[in-house]
Amino acid sequence: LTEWTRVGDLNEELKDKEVLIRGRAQTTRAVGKNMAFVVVRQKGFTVQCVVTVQPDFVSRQMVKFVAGLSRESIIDVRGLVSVPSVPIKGTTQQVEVEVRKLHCISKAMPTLPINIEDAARSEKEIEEALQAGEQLVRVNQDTRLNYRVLDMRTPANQGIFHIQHEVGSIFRKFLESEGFDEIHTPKLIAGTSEGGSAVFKLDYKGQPACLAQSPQLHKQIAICGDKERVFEVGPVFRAEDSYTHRHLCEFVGLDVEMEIKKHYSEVMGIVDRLFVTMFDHLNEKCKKELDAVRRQYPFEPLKYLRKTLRLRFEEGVQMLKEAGVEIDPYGDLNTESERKLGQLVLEKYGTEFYILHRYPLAVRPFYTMPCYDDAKYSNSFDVFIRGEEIISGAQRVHVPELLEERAKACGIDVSAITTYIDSFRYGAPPHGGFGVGLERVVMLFCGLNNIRKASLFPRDPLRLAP
Ligand code: ATP
Ligand code: AMO
Repeated sequence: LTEWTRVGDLNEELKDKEVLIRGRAQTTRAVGKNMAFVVVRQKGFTVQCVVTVQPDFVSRQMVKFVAGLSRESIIDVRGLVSVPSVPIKGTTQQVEVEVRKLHCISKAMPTLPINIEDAARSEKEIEEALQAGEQLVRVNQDTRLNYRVLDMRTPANQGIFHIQHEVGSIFRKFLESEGFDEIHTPKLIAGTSEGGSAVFKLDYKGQPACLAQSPQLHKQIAICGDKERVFEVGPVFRAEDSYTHRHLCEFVGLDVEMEIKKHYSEVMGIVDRLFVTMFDHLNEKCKKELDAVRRQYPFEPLKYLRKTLRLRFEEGVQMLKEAGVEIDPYGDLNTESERKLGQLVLEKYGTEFYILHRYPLAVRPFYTMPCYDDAKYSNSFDVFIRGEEIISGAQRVHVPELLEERAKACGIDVSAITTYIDSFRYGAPPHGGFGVGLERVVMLFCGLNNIRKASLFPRDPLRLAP
């Protein structure tokens, strides 16, 4: 028997068949000297394996060896599938494996810094266990991240990072089907791409340089180079000063840039269709993963419309005012008013996913196109999930004189971005685009309370390892 069966595929149809599985020894338990149980876990799925002394197959030594296996060791098990008469508690699979052979492939240390079963419990389960007098250690976020290699093994985390993969994959496939080409832009650049202070500075062979705060400048240059429609998936660096639940110092940017024929609503149209496609796909194809996440971190499915709501910034301000929130009509929304507006939009329109557009020009980056009819506003938008921002986007200034004027007005060092501004002097098509924070999408779709839960190896002002 050389064919491997996956633990998640073990079911009653395999009754009395011999199978070969590989997984981790999640827990072991001896019953007297002739019997032991080992729960084997593979990718979040678990099955109970029974080891009993049998003349031709299993010796007493073997039972002793199994009972003494350290948790998380990797083992190969060969055995017969059986269906117990009573339902099995505590494993995902409803069959058992009667062990004939068992090999330890890799031994884990006898004591681990994190107990996976404890790390996999929900807040409710922890409360109940503590009330029942059970001894358990609450695994805090920092410990989880210090030992991410263990923390990653919980079913919820297996789910989260598969969902993260799917978001990136759908982003790529959808855009390819709409005629976008993937590009790769440099992360070492001469000047800031977004302005502001949140930039990592470094020495580039004697020249001052920065880690790119976005692919903004180069994706626009690619459009001036006749790429027409491009996207990029890559790291984005922001030297954030403060420690918040939704800011990282390095995150994955999903960026889009495209020619516009008439209006920036063409860009919002891509956002609309891309995300409705994405949410539908996640709900359909990631049911098991979403259930695993929900078991540990309960959340309600995202409410979204077939056609994404587009709300003007002015309308948003009006809704906030009517709800008694003091608001500057030409200022930015702070985190609190974004949340509040999210609530109001949900009550009025029944959606937790929407686009807010025509932001005041003063609060947008220098490359944003002012509105043709009123230069106090801009052809720009943000997109929200559950009251928090996941996307910024806009039509860009493609007129070099205006671009230079806007950069200066925003206090940008124009000398560091001359090649960018010059790109618009050789004929530049009207264009626009947007940037999505991958970790934010996963965090907010799954209703997680912290962006670190949606980043495999988060980088924040206090963390540079693992
Ligand atoms: P982006 O920078 O792309 O716009 P963002 O979510 O960081 O994404 P900002 O426009 O920077 O959004 O900020 C929106 C609001 O979030 C700010 O008005 C501010 O209230 C709050 N905020 C932003 N950055 C921080 C931070 N580092 N610490 C605390 N609050 C912040
Ligand atoms: P912006 O700065 O809004 O826009 O960034 C785009 C999106 O990236 C995410 N994001 C972050 N995620 C985690 N940690 C952070 N510190 C962080 N900062 C931003 C958010 C945000 O919506 N060049 C423009 C995009 C464009 O117009 O094309 C830009 O970078 O989800």
